[in-house]
Amino acid sequence: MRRPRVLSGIRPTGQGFQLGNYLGAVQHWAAMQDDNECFFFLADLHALTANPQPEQLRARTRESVAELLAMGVDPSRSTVFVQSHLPQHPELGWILSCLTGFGEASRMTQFKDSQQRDKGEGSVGLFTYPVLQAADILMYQADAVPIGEDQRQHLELTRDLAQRFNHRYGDTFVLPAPYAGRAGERIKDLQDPSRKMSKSIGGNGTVWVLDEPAVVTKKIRSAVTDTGREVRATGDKPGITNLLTILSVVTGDGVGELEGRYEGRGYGDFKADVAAEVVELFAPVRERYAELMADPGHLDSVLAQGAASARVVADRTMTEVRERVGLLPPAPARQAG
Ligand code: AQP
Repeated sequence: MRRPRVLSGIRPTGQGFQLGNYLGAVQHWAAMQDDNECFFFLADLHALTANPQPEQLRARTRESVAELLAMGVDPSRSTVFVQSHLPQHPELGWILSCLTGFGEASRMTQFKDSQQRDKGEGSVGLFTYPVLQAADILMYQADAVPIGEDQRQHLELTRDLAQRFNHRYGDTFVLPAPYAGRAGERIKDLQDPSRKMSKSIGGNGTVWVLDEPAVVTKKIRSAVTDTGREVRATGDKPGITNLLTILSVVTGDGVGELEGRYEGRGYGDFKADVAAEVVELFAPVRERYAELMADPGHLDSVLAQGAASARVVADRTMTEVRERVGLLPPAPARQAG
């Protein structure tokens, strides 16, 4: 019996991966590699919606691969690749966009949010983003996709498009389900715990995976907390609740148990412990990252191998898709002479 196939991507945006990316996503990727056939990719085409500087995007994509491997993604057990190395993704994205209703795409909450943020001046790329995401998933016939709550609507669209395609052209795509494992916790910005920690926000509210230990300690010690001294996860204490969530996810101890441990001890001790745990968590990651970046040939071969493995599946899917929708296959090239 084949192992379930799982797919997930991450955008090489910002200046690195942040604590939330690790706790909410990548640590789960690392854990699912034994029981699943995993495809992990750097979503550089999706990153273009943020209009990055070309040199920065190129550098970030390489660094992101090294960061993923340093965080436990293992290319000998998983297929690790860069989205743009497979032009099949935008090709399938286009074909699926011809099956997507304008109103249907307009209803995506993330698009509506970005419309509000950009005052209606956002790009068409932001509008069609969920369709390319559907192509990423359907290309690999993924059984399951690890997603946060904010991506649930995009997965629904993916399933709808797969069903529509299968109905119109015949059974082609597997309908992906949300990955049944532990849901990733939402980690909040240390300076503004009303919003999530995010690569593109950065600043003192974001702990980068590769931050120096002294920087991590300073950011956590200066995290915005709430009035009072009680270390409790309550609605009126979003800052402390966030730090409790971080400590709980990192140590595996329950929030209730941690509340008991810090009873009557105030915020200082508590913050010092959270900082020490995060520093310890990322120490081996920083070390491994430095080793990987010192060996660019190895990173190149990981990506070449990943693209080759991904291409086998993508070519199989696209040969069938092109045939089913009625695209004329190219004639074989004639030998010269
Ligand atoms: N704060 C967070 N808490 C838990 N999980 C998080 N993720 C991101 N932030 C948190 C998870 O990380 C994965 C990476 O997703 P992405 O790079 O495609 O974009 P994102 O979700 O928008 O992440 P960022 O860091 O906030 O990036 P920017 O600033 O570029 O938008 C996803 O699985 C996500 O859930």
